[in-house]
Order: sequence, then C-alpha cells, then structure tokens
Amino acid sequence: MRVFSGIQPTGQLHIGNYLGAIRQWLELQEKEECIFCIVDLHAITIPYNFREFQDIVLKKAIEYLACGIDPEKSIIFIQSDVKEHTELAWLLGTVCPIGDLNRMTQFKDKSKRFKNSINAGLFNYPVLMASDILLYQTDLVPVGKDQGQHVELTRSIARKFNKKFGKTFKIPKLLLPKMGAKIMSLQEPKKKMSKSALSSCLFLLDEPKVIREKIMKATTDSGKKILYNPKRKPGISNLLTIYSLFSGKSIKELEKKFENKGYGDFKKSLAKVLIKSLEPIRRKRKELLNREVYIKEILKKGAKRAQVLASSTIKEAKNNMGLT
Ligand code: AQP
Repeated sequence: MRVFSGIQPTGQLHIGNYLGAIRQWLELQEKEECIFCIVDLHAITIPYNFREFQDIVLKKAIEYLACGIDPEKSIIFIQSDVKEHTELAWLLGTVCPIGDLNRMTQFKDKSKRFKNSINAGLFNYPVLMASDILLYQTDLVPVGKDQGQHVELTRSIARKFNKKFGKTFKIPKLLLPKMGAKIMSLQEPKKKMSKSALSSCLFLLDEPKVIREKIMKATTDSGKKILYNPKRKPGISNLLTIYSLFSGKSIKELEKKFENKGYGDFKKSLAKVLIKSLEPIRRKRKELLNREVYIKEILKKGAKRAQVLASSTIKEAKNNMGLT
C-alpha cells in the first residue's frame, strides 16, 4: 500500500493534527510505503510572511521528525521541491468542474476569513491537493475528517481523468482514524480545533504550565458526571477522547476511573497525561533544532525519491492527454 499525506507549514501543530493525521502516519510507516509532504504551495494561498517562510518550513519538518516520522522508513519532503505537483495540478484543472470547487467548504470558510485576499490559488487548492495525492499512485490518504471532502474530490477527478484519457491514476481511499478524526476546540467544543483559532488549540510544543492552564480552563458542560455523550456533553466528551488516545485507556475505563470524581480531578489527571506524552516531542525538537544541515539533507533526499515516482506518473498523464 502506498500512503500519502501532507500538512501545511502554517502555525504550530496542535493535538488535532497529531491525533487526526500524524498518529496514523506513525503506525502506517511501520508497514506501508509512506510519503509525507510539507505542503508549502498550499500555505501561500492565504496571507503569509514570505521573509520568514523558509525558516518556518524547516521548523515544520523538525516538528514532523520530532513526532516520530522516520526518514529511514518514510519519504519526507517539501512540496515545492518537486515541480511535478504544480504541473499535474494544471492538467487536472482541465478536468475538474468549477461547480465542484464552488462546493468546497474549506474554500467557503477561508474566503470568509481572508475576505481581502480571495485568490485563484485558494479556489484551486483542492486541485493541487488532488495532484499531490494522484502523482504517487496513492492507495491511502490518512487525514482528519475536515479533509474528507477534498479526498472525495480527488477520487472524482481521478475517475473523470481515467474515463476521458484511459486508466492513468489509482483511485485513492480516505483513511480516517477510528477515534480522533475530529478533535474539537477546547473553548467551543462544537467547533473543530483549528490553528486559526488560537484559543481552541493545545499545541504539541506547549510548555507544561500552559498545558495545565489550557486544560483547566477548557469548557465543560452542565452536570458533574464524566460521561461520553458528544451531543449532550460535547466538552467532556472531547476531553475524554483526548485522554483515551493519549493514555491508551478506553473511554469506558476512564468513565469508571472517574465515576465518583468531578471535572477538576479529571482535568488535573488529563493535564498530567498530556504533559508526559508531549514531553518527548518537545525534547526531540530541541535536539533537532541544532541539526539544520542534517534536516536539509533529509528533505533533499526525500524530494529526490519523491521525484522519481512523480515524474513517471506525469509522463504517463501527459502522454495519455496527447501532450509530449
Ligand atoms: N481538529 C482536528 N482534528 C483532527 N484532525 C485534524 N486536522 C486538522 N485539524 C484537526 C488534520 O490535520 C492534518 C493537517 O492539517 P493542515 O495542515 O492541512 O491544517 P488544517 O486542516 O488547515 O489545520 P487547521 O488547524 O484546521 O488549520 P486552519 O485553521 O487553517 O483550518 C489534516 O489531515 C487535517 O485533517
């Protein structure tokens, strides 16, 4: 099985990114052929600091590696280092109906958020994402639930292309984690935890003191019981999900453990679990920050390996379309 997934170098990684995407990657890299991409070309579709961008991208690579992505097992690279991504995006753009792009909820959300810079790149974002995935003849795309619509569009573009020009692309499958596909905001538990809403997030690199504060301040629900019921108790249900995923204990076990305890005790215990689980990531990142040359070498090697695969797909796609 070939696996492809990407993360934008925008903001810091939060536990939603980790539980929705990265944790799946860590499991998959043990048994499948994995390709992980820092999608810098996606990140420039919203306002960004171009003077610091290279540094930000490098730091994102460091965060990935600190989480446990192993360059000996997986290909890790920067999207703009493999020019085939943009080339295939143009070709796919000619088979993707505008109506489909108009329906994308991420475009609608981001157009509201960045009213003054609604650019064609933002609109075409899902076509570039389809290119990222299809270039590698991907079988599985492990992402969080918010990316489901884009993966569905990718499948539809691939089908349309294959029908029109002959079989060229594998039809990839969306892979959602059984739990944690949509981690909710700490402040507004009916909304997704999202980098752009800073107060909603617990970042992987938050210091222990900050973790404790954020968890203690997290919104809970009326009533006192620690019970999993996302409809009636969205706040505590979200925290139970996070606790379960980081501790390895089932929700049932946790409900039992905190049967006679209040929200305060539960939150203190959750903060402890998070501090312990995230500490190795913080430590590893500190070590890697001093190894810039080594990181750049990993990314360069990754891009070379990715390009071998990408160039073979683009050749076939162009050929099938009647291009040279
Ligand atoms: N809350 C979440 N729960 C589970 N998975 C999530 N992902 C994002 N948020 C959650 C998954 O993380 C991966 C990388 O996401 P991205 O870099 O494309 O960023 P994003 O989805 O734009 O992340 P944010 O935090 O939601 O940023 P903004 O504020 O820009 O919308 C993807 O697999 C995603 O599904």
